[in-house]
Amino acid sequence: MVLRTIVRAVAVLAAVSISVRADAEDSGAAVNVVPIPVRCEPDAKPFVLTAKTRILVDHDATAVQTASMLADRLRTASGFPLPVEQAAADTPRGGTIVLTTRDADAKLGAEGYELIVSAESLVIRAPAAAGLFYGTQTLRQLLGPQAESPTKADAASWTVPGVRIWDRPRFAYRGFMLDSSRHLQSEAFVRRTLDLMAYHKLNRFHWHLTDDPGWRIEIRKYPKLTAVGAWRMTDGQRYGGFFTQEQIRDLVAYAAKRHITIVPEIDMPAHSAAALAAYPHLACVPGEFKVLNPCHGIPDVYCPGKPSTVEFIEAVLTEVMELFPSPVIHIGGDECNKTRWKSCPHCQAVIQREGLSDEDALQSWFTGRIAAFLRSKGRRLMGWNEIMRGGQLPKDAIVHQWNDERAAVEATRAGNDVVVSRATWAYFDHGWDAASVKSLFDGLKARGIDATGWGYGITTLRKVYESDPVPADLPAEQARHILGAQAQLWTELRVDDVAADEYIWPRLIALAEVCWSPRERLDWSDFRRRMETAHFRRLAVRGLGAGASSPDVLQMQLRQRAGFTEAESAAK
Ligand code: TNX
Repeated sequence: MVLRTIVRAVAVLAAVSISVRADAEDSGAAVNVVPIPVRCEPDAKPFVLTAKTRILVDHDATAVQTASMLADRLRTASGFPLPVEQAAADTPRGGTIVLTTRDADAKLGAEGYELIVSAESLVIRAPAAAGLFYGTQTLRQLLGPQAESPTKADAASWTVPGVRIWDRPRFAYRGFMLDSSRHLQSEAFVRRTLDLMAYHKLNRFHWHLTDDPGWRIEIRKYPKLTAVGAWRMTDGQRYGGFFTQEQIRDLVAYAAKRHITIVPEIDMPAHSAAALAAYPHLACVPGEFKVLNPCHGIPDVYCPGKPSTVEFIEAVLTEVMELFPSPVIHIGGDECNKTRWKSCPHCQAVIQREGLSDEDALQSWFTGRIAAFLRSKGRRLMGWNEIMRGGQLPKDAIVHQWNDERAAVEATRAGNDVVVSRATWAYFDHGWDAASVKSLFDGLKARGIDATGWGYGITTLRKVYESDPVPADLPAEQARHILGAQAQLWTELRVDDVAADEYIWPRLIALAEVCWSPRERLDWSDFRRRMETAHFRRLAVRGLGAGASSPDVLQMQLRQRAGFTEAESAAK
C-alpha cells in the first residue's frame, strides 16, 4: 500500500516529462525496438500507413494468420481497413505491407527476419513463418505507441521510419515460467502474458502445473488429482482450482499462433503432496496427506520403488503429451527430500537390484526411466539441475540450471543441453528494490510463513540486463549447449494477477533482450533510453491488463519498478 502511494505521487510529478518523450517518438525520428535488433540501419524514405494500405502474404496458412493478427491490431488502433491477401507481391506499389519467404537470406535461420522500409512498401522477408511473425512485432514497435492502442487512436500520422533491419535471435530458447500451483492465475492473465511475451520475441512458456500446494491440470484417468489435489485450506478458506483439458488446448493453440511453445512441468519425485493427497498409495508409506500451503523440503514424495508409481506417472504424462505438442516435457526433479526412501522396502529393493550406490542414485535411476519413456514417445526430458545428481543422466536430457553455480559448466561438459534460470538474477518472485523485498517479507509474515531461508533478495532490472546466460570462459564447444535462458515467477506469496504483473514487468523485457540480442549490442544506457523514450509508453498505452491505471500512471509505475527514479535521472 505504502509502495503504491509513493508510486502514485512520483507519477504525478513525472507526468509532464513523459508526454514530451512520447511526442519525440511520434515524430518517427528514433528507432527504439526492444529487444534491439542485430542490425538496424537508416535507409531512404519512411513508409506511411494509410486507409489504402494492403497486406500481402505469399507464404502458408500460419503466415496468413500472422498477417491477420497484424491487421487486427493496426485496424483497431488506426481504423484503416487493411485488407489481407494471400498473393505474391512482385513489385509492391501503393503502400503495401508484404510478408514473404521468397529469396530470404538463409542465415536468418528459423526465427530471423529482414524488414525493409521504402516509400512504396514495407517488406518483411524471412525464411520461415516464425521470422515473419517477429518481423510484425518489430513493425508494431516502429510505429508510434498509438499502434498499441486498445481503441481507435487519434494519431495524426502512422509513419514507419526509413530503416533496414536484419535480425535473428542469439538463443533458440527464450522463456518465462509461471507457477500456477502455489497460486492460480486467471486464463485471461495467461493469455495476456503470452501476448506480451510474443511482443518481446520470447518463445517458451514453461508452465509449473503441479506442486505441494495444488494440482492444476485435469487428468481424465485420475479425477481425484483435481477433485482433491487442486484444493487446500488457506487462511481458513478453501483455495484452489485447475485448468480443464479444453482450456489447456485453447491456451496451447493461442500460444502456438504467437510462436510460443508451452512446456508443461509435472514436478516429480518431490513437490508432489497434492498428488499424494489424492492418491496416497503413491507414497512410500500411505497416510493422510494434505494439499499444503506453500512449503519446502517436506519428506513425503512419490515412491519410485513401486511399479504402480511409475505406471501412474506414465499415464499422467501420456495425457500431458496429448495436450502439449512441446518436444520437451519438464519433470521438475528439484528439492527432493529422500528421508522416506531410506527406510522404504520398495526403494531399497530397487537400490539392491540395480546396484545403485544410494538414494541420489535412485532418483537418477527414476529420472532415467522417465526419460526413456518420454524418448519412446519422441519427447525429451527437462529437469531442474538436481537431476544431475546421482550419476546417470541421459545425454538427451536438458538441465535447467537454477541454484547450482557449476551446473552449466558441468552439464555442457558432459554434452547435455542447458537452459539457464539462475536464482540470483532470473527469479522474479524476488523483489525489484528494497521496498518491494520488504513488502514481500511482510506479506509472508502476515500469512505465518517464515521465509528467512528461502533466499529472497533484490533482483533489479539492471541486474537482469547485465547477466549473461553463458558463463565467462566457457569453451565454444560447450557454449553451444546453452540453449537459452528463462525467468520464473514463483508464487508462494499470494500473488494475484495485478501483483504478478508487477513482478514480471518490466524485468521480463530485460531478459528478452538478453535472450534475443547479440551480446555486443547490449548496452544498459541505450536500453534505458529506449525504455524511457518509447517502450514504457507502448506498454502503458496497451495497458498491462489487470491493473486499471491510466497510461500515465502505468508508465510511471513501470519506470519506478525499473529503478528509473527522478532522482536518478537528475543525477545522470
Ligand atoms: C526454489 S527453483 C524452488 C521453488 C521455489 C523457489 C522460490 C526450484 C527448482 N525450486 O520451488 O518456489 O525456490 O524462489
